[in-house]
Amino acid sequence: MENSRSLALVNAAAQIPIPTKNGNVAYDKDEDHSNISSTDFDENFLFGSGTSAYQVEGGYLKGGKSLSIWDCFSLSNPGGIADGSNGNLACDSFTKYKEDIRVMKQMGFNSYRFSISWPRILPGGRSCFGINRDGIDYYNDIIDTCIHNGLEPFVTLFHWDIPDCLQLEYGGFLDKKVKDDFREFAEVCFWEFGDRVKCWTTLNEPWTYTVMGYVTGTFPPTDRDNLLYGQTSQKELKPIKLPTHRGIIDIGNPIPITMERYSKDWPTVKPAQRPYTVARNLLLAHSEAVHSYRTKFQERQNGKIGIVLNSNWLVPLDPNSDADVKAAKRGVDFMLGWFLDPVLYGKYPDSMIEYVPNDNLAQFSHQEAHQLKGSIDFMGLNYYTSNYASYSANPSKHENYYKDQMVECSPFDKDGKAIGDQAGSSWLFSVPWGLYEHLNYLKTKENMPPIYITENGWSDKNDPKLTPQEACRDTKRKKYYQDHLFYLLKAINELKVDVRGHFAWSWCDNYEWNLGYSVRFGLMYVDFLNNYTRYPKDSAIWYTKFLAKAKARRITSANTKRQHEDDATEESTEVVKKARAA
Ligand code: PNW
Repeated sequence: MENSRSLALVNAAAQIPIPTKNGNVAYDKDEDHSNISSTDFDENFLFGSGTSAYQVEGGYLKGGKSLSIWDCFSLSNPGGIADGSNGNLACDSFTKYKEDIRVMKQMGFNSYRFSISWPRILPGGRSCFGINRDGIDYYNDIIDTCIHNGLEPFVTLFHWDIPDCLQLEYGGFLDKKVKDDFREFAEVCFWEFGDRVKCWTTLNEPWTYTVMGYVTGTFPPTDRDNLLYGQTSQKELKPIKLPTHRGIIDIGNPIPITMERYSKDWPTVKPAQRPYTVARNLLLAHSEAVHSYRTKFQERQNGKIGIVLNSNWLVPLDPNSDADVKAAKRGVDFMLGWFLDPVLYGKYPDSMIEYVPNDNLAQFSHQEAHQLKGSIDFMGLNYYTSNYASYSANPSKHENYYKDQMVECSPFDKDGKAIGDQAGSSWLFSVPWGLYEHLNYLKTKENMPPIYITENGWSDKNDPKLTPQEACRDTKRKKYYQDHLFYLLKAINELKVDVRGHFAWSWCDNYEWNLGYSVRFGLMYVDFLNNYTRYPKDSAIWYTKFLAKAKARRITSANTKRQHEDDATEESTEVVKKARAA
């Protein structure tokens, strides 16, 4: 098979696939992978789909929730969101979660990845201002519904929605203080939910939180050009575009746009240091939560805790250029290694230490390093796409973090040919073999724990002219999943890499951050105009067929187990009877 031959040609030293003559990795993107079988995966493999609180819940002030930085950012700065929308109502999962979870079960999934909204649990940011019992009950019910339906709850603690009160008070992740407040939030969750939740992740994509929030300025807290949250939105305020449908119409704007958000109590951190400081504090917050789980909860609750990191796979633009080969490796260090090396080894990758000015990348203290080292039981990898990387002294993205690494990344090769089919998001191209290469690289990392693919998915542009039925013909998403699951299985079998689960992103169309509702990532189409009704897309129907075998295998083994238990009980009863009779 052409594929296996080309992929076997992996340059072991650089861990970079050897490209073919045209500079591209040989891969037949039209090859049909529709026949892969779910029973080729291990019996305990988790098949799930994912969501995050702000993106799906809605109920933005219901049940005692306070505001997160995403509520405040989208409401006070609608011009910063592609369609001027917000997550006030989102997909109304606040009321629809039960139906959703039941359908997941019917489709054959055995896990559901979701996140807990910090301001729904601790509206005042920390527990001395009160734990919101309604919030606890809400997640209790989600967890119980999962368990009742045989789904493993796979829970994220932080999917970017820090309570705005903490942002206002001390600048959120800009201040080291956040690690104590995050630990406290995590402890409330372990205490309340840890009897049933066995798969915890601390942070979702700290890279995205840091880079979008403190480098490119596309996400809150938005710190671009040295302007702090709130002030940036003044400067960038664009006219509010008309929402495309009533589902996203603002229901009241509680945040005065002119609000003075900068507090003199915020730490003074130089602009060039900010992303590195925020990333560092995210890591410290992670390690505090893990330390608490391990010392106070894990033994009794018997769960596992990890982190979710995202990374593109990078291929050298010119495979014969040493500088490009190094740039590709360095780019992966700056995206993935920035967070992975600290949690594995307690230090940053050597390339970052070399390329980032010393003043900006503060090293960990001995104690911090000690606590960070080995602070994951597993790693969640969010894999979406791959890029070409080349050396550049002046990369087109010129901000501090991008300039520091001297890498230019692009989805296009030298002839302008895209690395894969493009989705509805500017950054997303389908590169399924990149997942194989990425796992091949991770396998070489020392002390690498088991891996879960915690996100993997395809977006379509929302086309308001299409009926729901028309929009459900999502051939490309179906193919994206077939191809990625094929290469995942291939990596598991050929490379013997320990991957224990795969989560499709996303369960349903939802609020795609600064792109609002303008792109759709779901297996389920959401009709935002009509009561958020869900319709399965073709990809969901394919997935159901794909999962049927694994579902049947689970039922068979549960029946066998029950039969064994019955037999054993019968046997013991006999023994007792005989003993009594004697
Ligand atoms: C991830 N990029 O975010 C998040 O974990 C999800 O919440 C999100 O919906 C999903 O991927 C799809 O975007 C990303 O611009 C957002 O490179 C943006 C980027 C990457 C990941």
